[in-house]
Amino acid sequence: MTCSILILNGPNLNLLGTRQPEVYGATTLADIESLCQAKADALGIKIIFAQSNHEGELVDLLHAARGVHDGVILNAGAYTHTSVALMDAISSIMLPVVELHLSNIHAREVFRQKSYVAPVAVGQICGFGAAGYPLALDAIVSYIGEKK
Ligand code: CA2
Repeated sequence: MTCSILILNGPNLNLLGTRQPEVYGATTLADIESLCQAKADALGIKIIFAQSNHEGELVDLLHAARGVHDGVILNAGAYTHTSVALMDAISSIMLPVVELHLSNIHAREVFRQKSYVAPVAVGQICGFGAAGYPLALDAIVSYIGEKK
């Protein structure tokens, strides 16, 4: 069976490339989806790319991933730093989740250095901008392969 990965993006990431390029780069979310698709083709896997500004919808998408996808790459945006609901959803789905951020959250404001996702993720990639997405695909495919 072909490996399938859900790439889930949280609030405001739909604005990428339109504002604050000095922090988040000039790449749009559509550009990132193309990067991910090219990487998925090279790896021979399937991806579904999604974005929501709503915490409950992100929870619903995580629940729906169970039995459909083999793993999740999650850039939860600002909900990373606030959402016990997302942390509980990740714990409940029994799927490997790689936490991803464009920026290095550990080198930014103190409130961004706390992640509710990190304790329930298999690992974290941050600080590499859009290039972090294909890196995260490599990481999750390798993690899933080693678990099999
Ligand atoms: O570095 C990341 O990927 C973040 O998840 C991005 C979030 C931020 O709250 C996290 O602390 C780190 C913010 C995404 C907002 O993206 C924007 C893009 C363009 C203009 C404004 C916001």
